[in-house]
Amino acid sequence: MTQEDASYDIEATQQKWRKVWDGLDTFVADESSGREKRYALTMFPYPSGDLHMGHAEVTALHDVIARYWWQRGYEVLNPMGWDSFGLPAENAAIKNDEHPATYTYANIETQFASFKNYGLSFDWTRRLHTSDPEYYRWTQWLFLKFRERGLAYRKNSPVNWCPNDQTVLANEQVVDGKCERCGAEVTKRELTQWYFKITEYAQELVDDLDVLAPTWPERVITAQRNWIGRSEGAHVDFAVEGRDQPMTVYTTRPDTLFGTTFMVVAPDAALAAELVTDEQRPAYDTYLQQVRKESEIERMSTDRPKTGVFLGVHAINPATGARIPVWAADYVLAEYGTGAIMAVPSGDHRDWEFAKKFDLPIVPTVQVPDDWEGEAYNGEGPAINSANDEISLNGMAVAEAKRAITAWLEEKGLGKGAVNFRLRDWLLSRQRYWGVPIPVIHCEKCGEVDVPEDQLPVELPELRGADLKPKGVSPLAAAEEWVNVDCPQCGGPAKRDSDTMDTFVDSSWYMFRYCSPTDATQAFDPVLVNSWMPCDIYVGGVEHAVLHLLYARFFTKVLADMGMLDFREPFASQLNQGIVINQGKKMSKSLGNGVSLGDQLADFGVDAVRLTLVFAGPPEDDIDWADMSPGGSVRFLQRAWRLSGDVTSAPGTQAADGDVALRRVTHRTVRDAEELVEGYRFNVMVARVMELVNATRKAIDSGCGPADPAVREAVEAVSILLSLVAPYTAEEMWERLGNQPSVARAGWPKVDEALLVQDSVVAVVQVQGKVKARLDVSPAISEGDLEAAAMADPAIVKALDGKQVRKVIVRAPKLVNIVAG
Ligand code: ANZ
Ligand code: ZN
Repeated sequence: MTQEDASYDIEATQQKWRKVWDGLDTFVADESSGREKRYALTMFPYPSGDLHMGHAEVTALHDVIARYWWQRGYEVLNPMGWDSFGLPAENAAIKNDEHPATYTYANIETQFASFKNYGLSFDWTRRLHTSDPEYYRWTQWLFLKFRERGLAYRKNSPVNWCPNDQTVLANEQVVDGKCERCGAEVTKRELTQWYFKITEYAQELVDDLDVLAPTWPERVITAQRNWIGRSEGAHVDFAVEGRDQPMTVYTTRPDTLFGTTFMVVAPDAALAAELVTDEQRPAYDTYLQQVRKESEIERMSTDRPKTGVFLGVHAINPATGARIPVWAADYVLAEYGTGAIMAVPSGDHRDWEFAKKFDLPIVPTVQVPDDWEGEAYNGEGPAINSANDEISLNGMAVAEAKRAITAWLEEKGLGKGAVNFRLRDWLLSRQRYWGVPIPVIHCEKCGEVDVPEDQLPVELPELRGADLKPKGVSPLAAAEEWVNVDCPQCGGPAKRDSDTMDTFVDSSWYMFRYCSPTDATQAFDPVLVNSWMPCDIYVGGVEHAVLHLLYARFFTKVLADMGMLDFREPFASQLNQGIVINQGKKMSKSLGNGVSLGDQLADFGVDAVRLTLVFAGPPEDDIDWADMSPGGSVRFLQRAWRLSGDVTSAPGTQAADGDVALRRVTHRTVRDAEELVEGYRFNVMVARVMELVNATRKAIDSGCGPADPAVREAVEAVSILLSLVAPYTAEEMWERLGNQPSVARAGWPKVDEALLVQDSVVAVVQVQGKVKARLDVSPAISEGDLEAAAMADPAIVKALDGKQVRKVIVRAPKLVNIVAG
């Protein structure tokens, strides 16, 4: 009966089931089904070319979860769409003299076809594209709602400017001083731009990280915490000679006030220009020009030689009464804290270097440990040199001294405890074409006027090719017919805002839109959103740890405050996949080590590629494709499929009287698979299925034989478990077993608890003939496994204690005899 060499035609099988599945609507989410709901979300792609190995990996992993939930009887929302605004399309349009939509929608169709071929369980009835007017109409509406709440505003400030892409960038989009997109060195420009007031939610955004910590990857939590950068300290006022206004600094170490021997102002802060004396102005102006060329990253790096200029004025240290000089130096940033610091060279490394370079005094205020040989010391220790007529901190520990000095400052009206955040408001306007137009009209009489809701969407004018060339202002500004409009308020001549939104705005709310993707009357249906969300799982790349995830959290909180959501965090749980590399390196054109997904699929078929990616290791780990064996996956899948041809019992046969040994393996495997999938250990789950396939093969060939009902039960279980990873093979097996499609909705095998009870036997382990350990092992344990278990036992390790093992005699499952010496 066994057909050892039989195999199925991969290509034909894929074509066959693609057609059948199209007619089945297997994965269309139905909110009225009454079943418990699950929302499985994976980050939607940007449509640049066809899908690549990275997409293949993340969607294969994600699909395991979604398909598992369907099998477990949940109603699953598993939507997919495209994040389809953005620069690559615009740059392609300039190059090819076409419209960005051409590139965008052609790529979307390509990727859509590839996703379908890849056999994913997406609900395609919910497909959306953020560049469709039906979608961005609501992005504009949300912008106006944020503006109504004072959360979207315009201000003039120095911003990051990419000279290559000719557009501003959010702080988050500047990586190591370079444009995240194109790698060009980022410079600063003074510009009026739109911002979202994300800082208003800074405290809640950190607080809720504690809620997410158990179910989010640790590195994402840490990255967000660092990005928000909450610190506690004080604002302290310093009187400045010859000036009525004091200068205020933010410090996390008010306890070091007595050691403040000079002040430093950011050269590019307004305060520096105000303070500088006429005499020092030329030196200051020269320095400022130099500093303007530096990136924020350069300025923050601690190991650069210190530079600065004396501003010619002195401040008074409120604790000591000493006259201390005020300097401008680039290591102080204009936009952090108050843009000015109290410098404590004994406690802060950068202040120390600055003091050494410019010969400024250093006064320690914390007793350093005896063995301390460093320079600035910022550790624990009793306060010293910190007393005046009114207060003494001497002897106090850092925390206590902080409290005491803050109380004293507050009492004297010279300061106040303060919390500070590194997080800045989100700069959202871009001077590029292919994005959501900002729905505001500028009128000389009325100022900034909202586009009335019934005039949304403000659609993009038709520009193409050379019209889109970056010119420093948005290409939209030059589209006269589009830009010049009547003011909605006074009817006078006015101009549309010509900036477009950062594409991260589009992706901050798409998870809501999926719940009612075609609703033409509202951004989303709150009732449906509240019934599906928060998302039960969000699968995606760790590169979005701060940007996208922080923005989406912010939007959720604002929408909750608007009364539209009854939850305040969008993603209950999160899984980050690793990346697919080749020969130890990131795939890249220049290295020529790219692996084409299309080629892999053509060579090995969809299921083998998916299985290889899932089986490669824990989802978080990187996968080196050079070490993978998709050919091995093909062989395994054929082996599994062959089982389905061997089963001779009829569909519906009860397994109750079947072979108990095989039934135990089946039921144990199913139970373990539940735990493994829920713990995101998909690779181990696959390994367990492989074991079940082996056990079943053995039962057919040399055990209970193909007619035993336990064999049908086992092969059906294999088919259902495999449906999470290798849907085509699973479907083919299911059909051969005489069942109706689709196996994807067959339902999870029911586990018989009685079959999970493991009998065990005691194996005795002897060293030099003496019993040293007893192990509980399965009666079916192999000689190899028993030997390994014995050698790993702590008592045996101790008994052998470095002795040379000469001989090991194994009589599974009862005895292991070790001869050593
Ligand atoms: C005195 C002091 C003494 C400080 C000491 C540190 C150690 P975080 O924790 O990141 O909030 N600082 C404040 N504003 C700054 C700015 N605009 N540019 C550069 N540095 C600035 O850091 C707060 C500390 O960073 C503040 O505490 C201040 O230096 C500095 F032994 O004040 B500290
Ligand atoms: Zn007007």
